[in-house]
Amino acid sequence: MIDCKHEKLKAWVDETAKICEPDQVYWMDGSEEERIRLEKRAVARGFLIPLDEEKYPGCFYSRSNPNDVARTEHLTFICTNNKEDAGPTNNWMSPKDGYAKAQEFFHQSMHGRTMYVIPFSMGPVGSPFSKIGVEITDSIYVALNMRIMTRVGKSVLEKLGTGGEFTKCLHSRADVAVEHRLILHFPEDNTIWSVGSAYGGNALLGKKCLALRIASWQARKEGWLAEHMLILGIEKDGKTEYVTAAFPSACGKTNLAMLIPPEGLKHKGYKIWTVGDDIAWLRVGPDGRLWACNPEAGFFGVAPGTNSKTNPNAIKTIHKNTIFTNVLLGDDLTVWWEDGEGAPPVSGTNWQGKPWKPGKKDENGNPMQAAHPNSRFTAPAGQCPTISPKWEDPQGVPISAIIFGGRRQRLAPLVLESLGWDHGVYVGSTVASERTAAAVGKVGEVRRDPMAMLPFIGYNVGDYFAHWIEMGKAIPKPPKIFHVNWFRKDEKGKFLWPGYGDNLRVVEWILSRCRGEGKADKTPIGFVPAKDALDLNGLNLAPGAMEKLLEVKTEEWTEELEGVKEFYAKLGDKLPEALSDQFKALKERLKGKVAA
Ligand code: SAT
Ligand code: MN
Repeated sequence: MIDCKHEKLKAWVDETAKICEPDQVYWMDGSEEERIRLEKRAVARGFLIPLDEEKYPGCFYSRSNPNDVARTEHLTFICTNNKEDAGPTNNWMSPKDGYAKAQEFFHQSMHGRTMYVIPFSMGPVGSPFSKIGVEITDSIYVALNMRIMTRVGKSVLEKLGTGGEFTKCLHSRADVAVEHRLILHFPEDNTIWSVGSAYGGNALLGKKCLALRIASWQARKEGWLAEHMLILGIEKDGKTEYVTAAFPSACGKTNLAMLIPPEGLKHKGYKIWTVGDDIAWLRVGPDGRLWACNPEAGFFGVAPGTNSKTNPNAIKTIHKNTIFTNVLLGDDLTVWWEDGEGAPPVSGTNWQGKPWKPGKKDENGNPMQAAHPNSRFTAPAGQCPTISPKWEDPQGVPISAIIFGGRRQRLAPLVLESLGWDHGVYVGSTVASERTAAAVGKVGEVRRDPMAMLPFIGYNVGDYFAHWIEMGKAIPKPPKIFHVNWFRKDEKGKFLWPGYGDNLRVVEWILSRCRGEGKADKTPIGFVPAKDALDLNGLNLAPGAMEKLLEVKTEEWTEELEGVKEFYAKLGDKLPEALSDQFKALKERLKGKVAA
């Protein structure tokens, strides 16, 4: 039995047990012996199915309730005393109402179950970047996923000592009914309550709930940034430069974080290092640069579309010790998904638990889905072949460029360099993207997703923008800020850019700009690569594709201003002056009144 010397933590666990009434309370120690024991228990109770031990050693299959396959943003709330502190982009509830409502659902929710107490650290234990949380959950699936996604157990409790600060994270799957589902954040109490869902983003409380929503609130108070960003190292001639990149969920962060240099650039000898694929915590370093740390310890990646062409490093990462959720389970105990690796199994059971065969049609005559579009793998980051030697460095890594991106069929050029920090913040604040399957909602619809953080900013978005502007003043040597769009299409709806490994060509130009080298043309919206500035060696683009990819259409951008205006209007007087100034200046540049 693990020995907890933290009286407040013990009292909270006791108090919670009184509400949820579990059969037993179990404190996780993080040991290997524990992993094996819990996996066996999860299998015995039907929560996990072991995969073929030879092909997938240490891997398990899990299927969730079909109503519980993505984040439910409409049931996610920021609970602050003052409604304005949640702002126009969050759902709000008063803490009093939040606790009262959720308490009903937590009441006796753990009958017949074990309550797992999981001390975890976001970031390497003891790093100046790191924050400690304790998750209480009745889901063994969550407990096992948390062991992969965070650092859990004894070392964390030791670090916490007798009185250390921690985020109280309470979770119960309860009856996994949408009517009984709430994901509540109480930033003033450093507390998260999530009930009625076992889906990753709703239930692995260290991830979006702590590392983004609660952390963004803390970061504002403490003078740092918590962002929805991958961290990537690019090594050439023995020197490694790092970038962070923010994209909405399911827009290729994991792929970019693990990219393989394209054939045509091989002669340059690039080595790519993965530091993180989803979340970055950023602080000003002693050298005046911005430094980044990945608070997570694993990857919770989208399965469909992952194969050894799109992301060979991910395929190598997930062949052992991985939990697959809502993909296809082959009768031969392998897994598969749409655009997956190799041929599908000859028969299996799909994510809904229905018998499946290649070519099988559903009741409407459409091909029957094998995997849910938001099906996921949970894999230890250390298994990634390109994992950076610095991924657990307590000091983090120094950042040369911040890249924002969205999924836009038109408008946004392949790459754009902002005119400076404040303009970069403007660019980030106006990111728009077509919806993906990562959250419940209409796929394809364009929505504003500032800094790819729309569902994750834990406070008023106007204050968040103001904090970004302030950070610019606090970083003596700030990174340059860029915007990319891998998803631009031609008139026939075909992607103009191949994406994946070829994105290194764009990152290469970005880094050259950071060194003051790459050639660029100034447009009203920022700098784009000059003709021939991108190395396209070995790439066969359709004739005219590059021109289309870099095209900046003044009329379209002027039209876009209307959408920005509408979004900014929602911020009322919280809109920082620096951003309204940027808006006006851009408008003037688009009219051609001022030199670009
Ligand atoms: O489910 S998660 O929120 O963790 C993944 C994502 O949507 O980015
Ligand atoms: Mn994400």
